[in-house]
Amino acid sequence: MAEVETSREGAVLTITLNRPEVLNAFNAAMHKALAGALKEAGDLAVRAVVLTGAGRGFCVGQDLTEFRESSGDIGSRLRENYHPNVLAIRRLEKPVIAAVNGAAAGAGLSIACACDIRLAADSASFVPAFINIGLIPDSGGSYFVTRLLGYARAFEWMTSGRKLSAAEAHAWGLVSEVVEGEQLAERSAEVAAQLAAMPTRGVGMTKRLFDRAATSALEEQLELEAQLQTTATQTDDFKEGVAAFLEKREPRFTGA
Ligand code: T3D
Repeated sequence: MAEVETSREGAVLTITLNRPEVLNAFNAAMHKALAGALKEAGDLAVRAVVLTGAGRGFCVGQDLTEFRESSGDIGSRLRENYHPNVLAIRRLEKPVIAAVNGAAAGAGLSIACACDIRLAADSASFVPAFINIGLIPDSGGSYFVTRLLGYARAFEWMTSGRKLSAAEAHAWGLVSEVVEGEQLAERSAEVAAQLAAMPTRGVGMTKRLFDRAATSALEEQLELEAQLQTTATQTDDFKEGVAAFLEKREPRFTGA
């Protein structure tokens, strides 16, 4: 059984974490398989990605059975296994939707927060599990959660270890939408298909801009906007968008 499965529907790639018996906790094989799937997501024919979990969990972070003997060199494991996949999600210049079907805990929560959009099943939960075992947020958890929620709420939550329901996560703006469990796959596919039909280069460059905005000075951000807008005007989708507007018809974007 593959630790990660991929499937394609048109321009949408769905990546499914697949260790359901442990709520898709990460082991070495799952890290490697996720890296492979994220590489596949770089294919130009893929214009949106859905990341979800098999069974009743999304992903509960590190497989804690690997800590039974000793924690080992955790810093090296983070650098070698978690960081490349978090960076791969952010560097993909296309939208990545986390379809959070169940518990997202520890590094699984960080991965969900590294995605561009989160949709949740009503049964999903969000657990900053690190602190419950004496650890600190890793795999980008401290970076993404503070940006998504603001310092005060992020600090209170991440140091409490409190499980957040899907409804609470929605009220906090952590997830965009909550749907009934059995409708999550269909709704995620629908949102992904809508995004995949947009000008992909423009969507991707918007993602790059937003990432840089977190740390840029205004002058730097204005300059990056000018550079990327120059690139955007060279795309086929820009030509098509303007032509469609002038001809009073719906645009047909190709992602080129
Ligand atoms: O080492 C490194 O590389 C560094 C990276 C560290 C980053 C981290 O992610 S640290 C945080 C690790 N994650 C956790 O601490 C989460 C632990 N899990 C939980 O707190 C609970 O499972 C949940 C609140 C998420 C869900 O609770 P519930 O009641 O819905 O499910 P459950 O019964 O606890 O879990 C179902 C099964 O999955 C169960 O196995 P069993 O009893 O049916 O055989 C449980 O042991 C297993 N499971 C859940 N989480 C993990 C796990 N097995 C291994 N590792 C887990 N993280």
